[in-house]
Amino acid sequence: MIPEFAILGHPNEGKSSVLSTLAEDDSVRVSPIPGETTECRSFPVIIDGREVLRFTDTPGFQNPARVLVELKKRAKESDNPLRDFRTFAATVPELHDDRELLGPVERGAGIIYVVDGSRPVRNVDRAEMEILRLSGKPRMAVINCKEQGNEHLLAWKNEFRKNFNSSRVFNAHRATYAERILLLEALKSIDQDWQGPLSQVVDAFRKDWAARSDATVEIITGLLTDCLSLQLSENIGAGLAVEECRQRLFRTYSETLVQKEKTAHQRIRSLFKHNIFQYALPPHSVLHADLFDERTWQLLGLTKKQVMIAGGLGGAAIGAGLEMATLGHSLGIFTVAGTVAGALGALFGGKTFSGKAELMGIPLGGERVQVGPAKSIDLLFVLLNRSLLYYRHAINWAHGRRDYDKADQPLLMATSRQAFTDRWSAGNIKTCHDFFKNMNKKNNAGDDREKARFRELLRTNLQEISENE
Ligand SMILES: Nc1nc2c(ncn2[C@@H]2O[C@H](COP(=O)(O)OP(=O)(O)OP(=O)(O)O)[C@@H](O)[C@H]2O)c(=O)[nH]1
Ligand SMILES: [Mg+2]
Repeated sequence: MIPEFAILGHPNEGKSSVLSTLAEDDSVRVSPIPGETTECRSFPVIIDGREVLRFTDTPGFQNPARVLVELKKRAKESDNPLRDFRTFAATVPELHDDRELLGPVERGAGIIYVVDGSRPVRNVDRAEMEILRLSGKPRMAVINCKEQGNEHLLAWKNEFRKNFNSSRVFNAHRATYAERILLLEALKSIDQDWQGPLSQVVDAFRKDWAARSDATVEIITGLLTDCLSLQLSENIGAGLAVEECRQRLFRTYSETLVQKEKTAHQRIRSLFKHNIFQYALPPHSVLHADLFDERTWQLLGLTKKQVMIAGGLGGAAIGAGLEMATLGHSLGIFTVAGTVAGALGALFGGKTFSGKAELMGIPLGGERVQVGPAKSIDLLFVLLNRSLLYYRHAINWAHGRRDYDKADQPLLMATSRQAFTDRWSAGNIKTCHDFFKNMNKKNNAGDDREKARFRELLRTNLQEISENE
């Protein structure tokens, strides 16, 4: 049997938002106007193609005082007052919502009662809580504070003690994956019969998170491999200037990188079930800047110290990085107008071959220009940091949250560095360096080893990011 929990409460307290975050489903309808939810609707939690849990959204109580009176009346003479009340309410139009919301409870769903803990307890709340207690069903209260401040929390907790098996604070806008798991763990304690099935659910959640992390490692490693080894070339037709061809190639090359990065980020987004198109980034995120925006490279590339470390490791790949740090960052090579092929060449290579162009082995004469594979390790760091930032946004964006709170602007100004790799040890820089250097070596048996080490480094960092929020 699949455990089902109905989310109940007063209108506009954040029931649908809590459900949306719990079920990781951003299709749940949320609105600032009370009375948004008018019918019950179930949202399955699917892991590995199997439904493991179901949450049911319900309308808010409309007439709790009257429902309580009717319920109490029936409790005296019936062994199933809930059913009798619902039969009666079917004939009373103004009790539509109250009848509707008790449907899942009647069929045996567990109760998650949501309140906005930033406001005081009122009598209608007490009536609602008593109705739920009379239902006799396993129940937990969830405090979702819409505003800051906890002066009413104690009063709420006192009420909950009388009427619920357990209570927890869970914020629809800020809850993390770990907090979702904690809430499920707590649900185990409200009814013994659910301990077994819910333990399996919690287990499945944990495995699912690990699988998503592994998939993210693959997406990012794949993106870096693709972008850093990307190589484009073009024959220079008669009458065309070499420089013109090279510029065009640089443009195609950078557009290809942008596209590849976008695809990878979309994949991360779907992995974490964010379907709402263009979900908002924090206003100061450097991700607002394009991949080829100068700020991106200033804030996410190697630090000067790391350039020194990387330089010490030797290899042609590093020369360009140094050049970037000294020349590129100060010259503003990434502004569209100021694109200097020479400087871009330091990053991506831009060779010209004479007389080497050929078609199916037949020399064509003339010249051929080639851009890529990337020469500078800075590209690795920029793409990596941008992916890690994107990952952090994706995992910390609660599904019930539909825009950012004004009071809660989270990240640093885009003028300060936002690179995760800034704190990395020399050993980590070396792992990146070896991965980068081996990427373009053909038939290199060491390639898998370098890649495996890089994957491991990435895995550890994703874990740190998910634990530190
Ligand atoms: N700031 C903040 N706003 C929240 C939070 N939870 C919900 N809200 C907002 O409160 C409003 C109501 O949220 P819903 O989730 O639609 O509430 P509901 O209880 O389902 O409402 P009905 O379906 O109308 O009964 C929306 O504007 C939400 O964005 C929260 O944790 N913090
Ligand atoms: Mg709702």
